[in-house]
Amino acid sequence: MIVMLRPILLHPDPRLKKVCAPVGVVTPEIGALAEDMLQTMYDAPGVGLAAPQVGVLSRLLVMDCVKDPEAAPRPMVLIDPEITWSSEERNTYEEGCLSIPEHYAEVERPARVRVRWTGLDGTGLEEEFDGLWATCVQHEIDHLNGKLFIDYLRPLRRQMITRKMEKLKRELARA
Ligand code: K1U
Ligand code: ZN
Repeated sequence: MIVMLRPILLHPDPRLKKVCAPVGVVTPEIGALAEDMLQTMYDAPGVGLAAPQVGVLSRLLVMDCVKDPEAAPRPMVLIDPEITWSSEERNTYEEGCLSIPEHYAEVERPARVRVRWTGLDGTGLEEEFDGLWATCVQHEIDHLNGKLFIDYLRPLRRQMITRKMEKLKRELARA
């Protein structure tokens, strides 16, 4: 199988603001997209990636939050993910985003979530996540709903980041 690195869209981009459509039936094309996204995520490097970040407006995300280089990787592909339970307890994490490089901010979210999704073989799966896994899966599901981590920030901070990203994109377009 040929795996392709896909370009990651940079904020602001209208495709990053869209609510994505369910995948439904898992086709070989979806399998190929998931493989491309995993390689793109590891190459970036990142711990998660959602399909709209590579310009595909479908409800698919990949993640691997194993940060210890000595530990075995755990690549995960979640199709049509749904949060079925969130803890009352909250956790704050300094988040980043591959679509908003070099900008980081503290975001508060439920500390633990249960997520139901379809796997690459079409079977239904459900698991509880905590720690970075919980933060990451919520960040990625937000992407599927057109929401970015900067949408949790005060408007002034969000505008500053957006202006800096517009400048970066203008510079990249000139280069
Ligand atoms: O969705 C994305 O843009 C990926 C993003 C996911 C994420 C990061 C932090 C908290 C929640 C969700 C990233 O992976 S940013 C890069 C990053 O966090 C990282 C990069 C290398 C090693 C470890 C982490
Ligand atoms: Zn992101």
